[in-house]
Amino acid sequence: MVHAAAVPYNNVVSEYQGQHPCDNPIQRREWRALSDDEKGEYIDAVKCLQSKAPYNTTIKAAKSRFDEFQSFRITIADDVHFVGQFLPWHRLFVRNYEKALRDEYWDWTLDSKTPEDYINSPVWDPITGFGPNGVPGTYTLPPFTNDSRIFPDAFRGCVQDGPFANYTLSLGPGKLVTEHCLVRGFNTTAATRYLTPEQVANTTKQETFETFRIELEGGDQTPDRKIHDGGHISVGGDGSNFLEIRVLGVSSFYPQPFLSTSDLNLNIAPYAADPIFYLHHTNLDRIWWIWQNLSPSHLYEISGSSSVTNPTAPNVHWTLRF
Ligand SMILES: [Cu+2]
Repeated sequence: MVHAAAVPYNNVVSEYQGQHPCDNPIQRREWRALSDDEKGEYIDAVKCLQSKAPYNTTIKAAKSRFDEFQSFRITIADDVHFVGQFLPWHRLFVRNYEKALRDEYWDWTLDSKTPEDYINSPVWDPITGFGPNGVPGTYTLPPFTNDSRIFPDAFRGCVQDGPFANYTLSLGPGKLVTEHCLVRGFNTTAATRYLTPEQVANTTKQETFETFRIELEGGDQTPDRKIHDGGHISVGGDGSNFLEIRVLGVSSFYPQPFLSTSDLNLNIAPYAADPIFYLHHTNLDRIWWIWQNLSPSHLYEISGSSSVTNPTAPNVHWTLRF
């Protein structure tokens, strides 16, 4: 990231500007800018998190440090989407993950030209990336769930090649607690439609934080998908989890507190289950940072409701402090 205080703005809009200069700002690189050795080290670091015991033993279903990140996100998911704090919360979240290993980003605009470009992206390489698409017919959703409402192919199958081929997830899909393989179901239509340079340009040209955050995040806030949800949908499975879960009175079946008890729930919780999640969100964070640097007013601006479900919740209309 760029040195915040070094941005040459004459028009100071915040009393906080320049008060906390960064001595040693982190530099995130796009995945294909890494050497093969560095890619291997990154993947090894993810596997290390997946093998280390969790710090917080009160979350029983979380069996590793990696699960812990996922479980934290599951428990808070309903409060950090379609709200003003979506971008700031995720900036902190990916930063914490980054402290646990070393983070980079995935610029999916480089893979969005054709379906083949997406499928053959270096990020899906089995040796120097995160492994490929799921294999059809190797995964079955729990019987009372239904992913057909929005993206029928999202839970295509288990990832059976690459560094996470034999990894067993303890959490998900949705807010359920089930042991399962890492599931993917690429959606190249979403990739070529929503992850384009034009879509990014449409996002960064927005003049206020309010229109910017909505144009970036999409979901139920917009009639069509945007770069945020488009990125999740393009990966599918544990990377998307736009999963409709019908609990239908079996909530006691799962002993963990992550389960939503609503009958019909568009369950967006655990896409932090796929390690690529973090590279998608660091890219969104990068796009927010690009937008922040386009104007002095952008740098400190934030807005939006603080709750999806409570219409009387306060807005987050305050000035960001650096
Ligand atoms: Cu997301």
